[in-house]
Amino acid sequence: MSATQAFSSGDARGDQLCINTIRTLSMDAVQQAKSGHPGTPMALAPLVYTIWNRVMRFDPKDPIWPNRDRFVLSNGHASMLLWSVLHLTQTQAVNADYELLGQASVTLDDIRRFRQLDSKAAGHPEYHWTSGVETTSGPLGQGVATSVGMAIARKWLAARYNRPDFEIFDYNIYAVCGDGCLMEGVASEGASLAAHLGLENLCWVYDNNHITIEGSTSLTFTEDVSARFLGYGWNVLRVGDANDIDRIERALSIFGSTKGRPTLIILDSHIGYGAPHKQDTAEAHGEPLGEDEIRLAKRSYGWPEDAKFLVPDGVYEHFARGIGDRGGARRREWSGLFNEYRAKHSALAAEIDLIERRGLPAGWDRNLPVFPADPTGMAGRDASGKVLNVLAQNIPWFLGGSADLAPSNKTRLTYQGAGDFQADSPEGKILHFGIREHAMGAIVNGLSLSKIRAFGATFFIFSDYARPAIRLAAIMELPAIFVFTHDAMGDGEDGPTHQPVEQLAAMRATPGLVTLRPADANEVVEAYRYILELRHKPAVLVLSRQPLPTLDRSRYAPASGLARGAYVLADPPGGNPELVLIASGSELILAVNAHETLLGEGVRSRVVSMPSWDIFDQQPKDYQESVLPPAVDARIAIEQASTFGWERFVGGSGRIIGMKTFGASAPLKELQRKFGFEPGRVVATAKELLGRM
Ligand SMILES: Cc1ncc(C[n+]2csc(CCOP(=O)(O)OP(=O)(O)O)c2C)c(N)n1
Ligand SMILES: [Mg+2]
Repeated sequence: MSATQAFSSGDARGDQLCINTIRTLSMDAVQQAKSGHPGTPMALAPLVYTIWNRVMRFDPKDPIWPNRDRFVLSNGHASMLLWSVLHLTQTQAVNADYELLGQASVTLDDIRRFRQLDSKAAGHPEYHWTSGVETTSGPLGQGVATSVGMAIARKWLAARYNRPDFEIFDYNIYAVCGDGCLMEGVASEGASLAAHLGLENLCWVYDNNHITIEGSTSLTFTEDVSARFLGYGWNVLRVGDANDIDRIERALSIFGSTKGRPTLIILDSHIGYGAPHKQDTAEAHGEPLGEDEIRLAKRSYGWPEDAKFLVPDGVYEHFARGIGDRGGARRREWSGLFNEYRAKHSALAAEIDLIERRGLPAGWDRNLPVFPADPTGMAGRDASGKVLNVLAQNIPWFLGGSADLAPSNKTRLTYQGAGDFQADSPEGKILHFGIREHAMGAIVNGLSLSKIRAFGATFFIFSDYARPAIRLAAIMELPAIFVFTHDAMGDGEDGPTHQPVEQLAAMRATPGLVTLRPADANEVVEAYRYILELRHKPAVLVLSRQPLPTLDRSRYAPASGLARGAYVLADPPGGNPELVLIASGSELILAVNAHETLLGEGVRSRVVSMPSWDIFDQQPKDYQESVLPPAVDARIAIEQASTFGWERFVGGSGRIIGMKTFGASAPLKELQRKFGFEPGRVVATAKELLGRM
């Protein structure tokens, strides 16, 4: 019997050999790296094997096929599970242009170099870095919450694009999580919303091993998880033995036929399964087993004790005959179906093509408003609401909502037919996240990973509640959109708990995140124009609650300057400024008013509108120096936020009019006086700088 004939699909010996290959690759990789988490891959190898080789609709030859099932490893520390299975299924690598590269996404060499620089087998699953990873995970809870966004996306896509006889989108989302994920609040937020929305296409498998880093869960986590999820409205199943792949498969098939609610499978497992001294202990969680223990564990599996990184004959073939054949057949069937669909519903098919490439439809920016000059003006949030309503009508797959603040954020889509997304109206484009900012962030990420153009909104101060997800959007290079209103002290009376101070600095410090704080209604329009064209970057839009004058653009420079991050809004007659006033958002008008006064007093001041530091940073040096001339060191930055970081633009001899404390509860006008956001202070500071007191 040749090696490849050694066993066939459905053959228990073959199943076991594949499972033990996942286990031993994981143990060997962690040992070689001298870091990582061996115990959970050893315990969950049968689960991952069953999902992948018996159940999931996934074609390793085309890992971006749109109707594939999604697999999320929310307990990202167990990444060796994913690297092993991506390798053993020979999942193919795809580049950023969605082209197959003709090589495996994870090679055996990558696994040998687990956690080393440039290895595709990184410490945690990294979307964008390794093909076949559906989302970055590692911060516990994020993966499961993100999976809720994926499930919403699939529901929405199906509602819009499926037609009688054309089930174009009917995929499922499988997420694996541990005690840590289920302790994190973000998972609870996501689970609650998933049940409310009746996301029957969502299955979480909970690795109930009673172990976290500090030891037994008896220290911290003694709730009844089953009762909790039943309370949310989930379908809860239990598999008492993580090694029983037939029962796992049965539970997964019950998930497949459950209607109207998501499914949680509670799987009792033994961390470090097979390691005689470490099984069921926290030591199996986060450190290599050690050579001796590995040998003993391999002996318990009936494995050659000294073999390392061994993939026995027949293992690749077993996966090829399981997931390879099944996934390939399903993908080919789908492609055939999609070709017929293209013939019959060509406009819809063209939309799907665009979605999959993160494109925009022709005319996506038609009817964007142009706001006339108006000294009373309009609040940033109101301008934003008008723009969102135009964009959502121009771009079918642009949708989103707020964490219960739509009336304040002005994010509600009010046009006829927009509709609420609910269990019985999955075609709706208005999302209601409830008061769940953290899950909202993760769900927006899940929607973005599913190629939907999504936004989430709340008050800027509560961006803190969503920040871990925003950070992941930046790491994943997702074009997610976060709309934050009440950008500074505009909500006066609400007081310091509601007035952002350090949030802008935090957003600006996040690599790859585009932060924009527009100064008037036309800058809001330009901000959206800029954001919509981003394909690989998330954006944060920071908007005012209170009306801001709409600048007369025949007098001042056009708002399109926003696309360069900062631009010269106003100059003294003949140019050649001796002083530069730099401001963003609501403080721009303060700079403009001070500028007019200063001009009257013979000071040659310039006003620079700076809605985005990071976009300005990307401009060529000569442009930057044309806006902020190196020779002019009399510079004043004005912003109702922490002064942190403005030194880089005003230099050692400039001044920053900003916040050094938290705010206070009072009407806005009084706060402006108390904290010195008044033209008089700007004028006085300018004169002091220029030595003309
Ligand atoms: C938000 C967050 N907090 C803390 C950690 C650090 N951490 C990684 S794994 C882990 C324990 C997780 O326990 P569990 O989910 O039960 O995983 P198991 O050890 O059973 O695999 C912790 C605290 C993290 N990755 N993310
Ligand atoms: Mg655990």
